[in-house]
Amino acid sequence: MSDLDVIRKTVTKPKLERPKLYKVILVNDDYTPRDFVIFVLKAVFSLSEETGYRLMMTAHKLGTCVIVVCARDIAETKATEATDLAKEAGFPLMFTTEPEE
Ligand code: TYC
Repeated sequence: MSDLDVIRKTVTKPKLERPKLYKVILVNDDYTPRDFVIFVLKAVFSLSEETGYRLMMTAHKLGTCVIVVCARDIAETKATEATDLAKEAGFPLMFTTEPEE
């Protein structure tokens, strides 16, 4: 074994952990109009009318729906932006984030 091989075997590579991904979750409520939910999904998450409608109806029927999975800072920014947009319009619409398993 050469000196170089010894050095290669001795130097340990720092293990870079893959950053955790976060889900942005749409939460159902009894007050926000369906059309407004779709408007927010289109404006903040760049979704089409069809996808917005489908995800809104999933949250409406099941209680929650995952909208997107992405890096933590992006997930938190989008969730805040979407929730604030609804608050400004006087609706209790909520988006939350949680780490993916
Ligand atoms: N449940 C609301 C209604 O019937 C619509 C709605 C859907 C609100 C999804 C929030 O995340 C939501 N007007």
